[in-house]
Amino acid sequence: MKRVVIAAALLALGGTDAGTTRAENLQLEEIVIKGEQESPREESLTIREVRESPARDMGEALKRVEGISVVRKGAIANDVVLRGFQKDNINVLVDGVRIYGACPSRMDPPAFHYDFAEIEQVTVVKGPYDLENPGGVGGVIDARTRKPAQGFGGEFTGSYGSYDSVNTSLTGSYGTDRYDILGGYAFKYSGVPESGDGRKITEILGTSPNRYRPEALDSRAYLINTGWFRVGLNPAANARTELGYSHQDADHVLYPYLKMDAEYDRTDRLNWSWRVAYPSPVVRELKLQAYWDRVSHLMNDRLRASSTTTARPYSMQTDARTQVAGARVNTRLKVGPGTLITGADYYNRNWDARNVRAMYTTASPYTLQNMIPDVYVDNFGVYLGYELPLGERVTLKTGMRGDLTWVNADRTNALTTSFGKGRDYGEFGGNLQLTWLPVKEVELFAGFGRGSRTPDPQELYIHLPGTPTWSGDPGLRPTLNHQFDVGAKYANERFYVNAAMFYGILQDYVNFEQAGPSLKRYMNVNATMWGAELGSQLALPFDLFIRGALSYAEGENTDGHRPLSEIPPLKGLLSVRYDNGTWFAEAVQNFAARQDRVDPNLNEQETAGWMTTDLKAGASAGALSVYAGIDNLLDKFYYSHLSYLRDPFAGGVGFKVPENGRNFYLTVAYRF
Ligand SMILES: [Cu+2]
Repeated sequence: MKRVVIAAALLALGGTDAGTTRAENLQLEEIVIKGEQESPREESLTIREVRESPARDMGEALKRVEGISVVRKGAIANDVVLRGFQKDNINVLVDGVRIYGACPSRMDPPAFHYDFAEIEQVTVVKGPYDLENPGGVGGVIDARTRKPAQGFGGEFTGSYGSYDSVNTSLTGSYGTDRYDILGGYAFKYSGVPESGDGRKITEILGTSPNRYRPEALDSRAYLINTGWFRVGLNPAANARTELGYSHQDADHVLYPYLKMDAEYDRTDRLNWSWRVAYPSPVVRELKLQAYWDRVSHLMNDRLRASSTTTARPYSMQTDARTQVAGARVNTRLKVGPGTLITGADYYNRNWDARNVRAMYTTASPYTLQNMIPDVYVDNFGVYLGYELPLGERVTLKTGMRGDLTWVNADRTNALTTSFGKGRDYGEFGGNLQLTWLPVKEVELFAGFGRGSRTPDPQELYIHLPGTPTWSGDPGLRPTLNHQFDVGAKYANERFYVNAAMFYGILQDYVNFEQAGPSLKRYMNVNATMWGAELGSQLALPFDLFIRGALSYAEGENTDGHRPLSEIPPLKGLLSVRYDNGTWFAEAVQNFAARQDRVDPNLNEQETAGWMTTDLKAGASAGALSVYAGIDNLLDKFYYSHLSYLRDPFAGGVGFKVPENGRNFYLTVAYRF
């Protein structure tokens, strides 16, 4: 909300010189917003950028943000990687709600569980600088849902593209001073994408027993229905309360990267919040929030050759469920010359995954294994932060956070039998951030943060016997990240350049390793992670705009003297856009360098560099907008380094999922 208000104020100020063209040109407006409001370690993605792109989910849409890459296991459900950090090392939230995937193989990462038609904006904070949420040693990605405007409003978006992909959404809202309501529905469907060599991504498995059955090669890649509604009440001019609910059904989702596919994912999300501004002269803001969500996920190998010789329609199946309930209170107080932020939060996370297989024993196949033995995590945290303006040009922010965590397994597997069913942890973190504006156009940032996160239920207790056995370690210690950040930004009305660098010293990083000839296990190692991003945008005469971005991260396992696995290579993009406020055309050149920093322990393979070209154009007339584009114009066949399963599960082969070949899309949006 603050962001929108500031943007409007800036536009009003600029009204005298650049005048109306500036107010109408969204592209210039975004340069102003990105240039003047974001700290050098913050990024954001607007819904405008998402709407113009053919992205199928939020993970894919975030790929264009500096410092973000994705793990791609199929046609959808991209898993976000921030500066080389992934999984529970980053917090991926929606309106501050913690939501987790149920699948132990991350078929359904957090960002998969909401539709981007629900979302207004995504904010990315890089590094351990978020006091308001536990964990997140690598940063936080917080998606904010849309707020209804006054009166009746709504939007229809329909998109059709290659591989018979359909992406539609309809939202409607009504708002008055006292109350507002909003509802939405989204439908997504796609056939199986093809890579640059003309093959479907279901055809990559060759003669492996995990290959798709012939009748499944050309089946649908996913089918997803999402519905949501929200009710808001403003009992007074300075108070607001909201209740929102969202339900999502995903069916028949293919994951060529893995040995199974998802029969379904069912997600429910409930969120209530209450906020009051200036209830007293000292209290600037008081916020309360409570939420609950759950996901159930069923996967098996019914569509693969491995299922054909078994007694049941599948040779292996996992039924996985997760649920989170949480609450928080947060206040901003005027204390001395600055603002004091205090808060407390609690969540309970449950995760249960049960697996059956045809081959455990010949005498008793399909024996139930408590893969993740119904583990409950309780976390209670408190934090205190202070923002102190030191004169007009320097701001100091500092804060501390403490967390208590209790972990308990409700079922039994080999690990709970040997090591017991409970663990508890006490952790603290904090940060110090200094922002300096030596002259109007320049902002410098320096920060130090200490973040911690406790091992998750999978890293502690997963146990799946096999060749190899997949095992957690109930003795794991929490990961600590001590990170230094520096950033510099230059911005004026027509140009910004933003450079950021980080260096993180990771104590007890949770690494996945081959621990024996037939055992792969999560282990604590000491590690370092460093990297840099460069982002820039320039408005030229004749309504031309140039954007350039570079991102790099490098991880080193300092105990094992080898690179950390699954780190994206140097990547970047360069785009040229003509945009006169009514219509635009844009060409984007994307590239990634070769990745030769690989972890030999997991038999990681080097991945070649690549370059692709995307074209798009669009026009708006009144309430109607039309966008069309071609991605991967030259039909290049290429792989992203993150998109294959590492050994020992891969059995030396590695099901590399190639990126899409040349593909088209057409989107029509109507706002009313
Ligand atoms: Cu799964």
